[in-house]
Amino acid sequence: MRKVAAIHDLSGYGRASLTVVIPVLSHMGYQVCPLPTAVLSAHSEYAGFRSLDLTGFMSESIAHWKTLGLTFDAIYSGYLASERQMEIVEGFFREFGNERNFIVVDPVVGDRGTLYPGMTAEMVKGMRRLCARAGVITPNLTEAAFLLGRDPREETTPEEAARWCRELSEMGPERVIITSAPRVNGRNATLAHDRKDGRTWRVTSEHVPVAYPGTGDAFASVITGCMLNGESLPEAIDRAVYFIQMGIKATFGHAGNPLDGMDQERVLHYLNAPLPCYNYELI
Ligand code: PXL
Repeated sequence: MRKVAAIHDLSGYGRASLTVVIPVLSHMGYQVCPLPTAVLSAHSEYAGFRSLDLTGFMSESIAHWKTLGLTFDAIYSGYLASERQMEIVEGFFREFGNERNFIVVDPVVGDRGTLYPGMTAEMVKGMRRLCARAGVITPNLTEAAFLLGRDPREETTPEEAARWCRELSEMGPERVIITSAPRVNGRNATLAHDRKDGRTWRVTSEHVPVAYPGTGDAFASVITGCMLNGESLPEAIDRAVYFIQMGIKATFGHAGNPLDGMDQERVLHYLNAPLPCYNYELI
């Protein structure tokens, strides 16, 4: 059984982080080994959320994993609650990263032009250092702007966003995927660049006028699973976009609270279904 070390928080309500990462990767046939960064009553977009920081316990868990001699086929990090946690995760990458596995960093710091509550400029710097050590990073457009030191509220063109992918790859990661990229002909766009072969890809999907938290976690989890499965970068993006699109449509028809996230439970089976078609384009 191939194993993924999943370094994310556990949010009790609102589908995000580990409550998304575990079902997606389990459904794709991988063993998920969580290294929880924090326990929250609900994800941080719900007003009044409570949070228990697990920084000390992370170091304890890592020390125990070392004594067990564990190895991982992929290491995948997301929401981190402090700068100190970023240092710990950097150490984890050094200790557990090797020639045979790969590192995915989802640099969770913000969305829609702003940082999430509790995120700081210092934490953005810490995230930059983690991205430099990753093989694949999956920022949304806001996170890409923060990582590059640009103004996340400024209008960005599709061409600029494609350039950002290339610039971010020069910071270290071989593959950069930017989600929520500027729309093209009214369609949502996901962009990706592979520094090794120099190619840049785009996958577009129907725009649905709603935003569900946690879709970035679902997206990066599918990408991690597809990479473990040896799929190409554009095929992995096609699969992740397809899964999110099915989840959004399965949810949008109901009149629920968007903060609760997408009804992934209705669509997990699509993860193992054949892709109906390829949509990726070389740009
Ligand atoms: O989906 C990213 C995420 C992860 N973890 C926590 C969050 C969020 C986004 O809001 O609040 C705690």
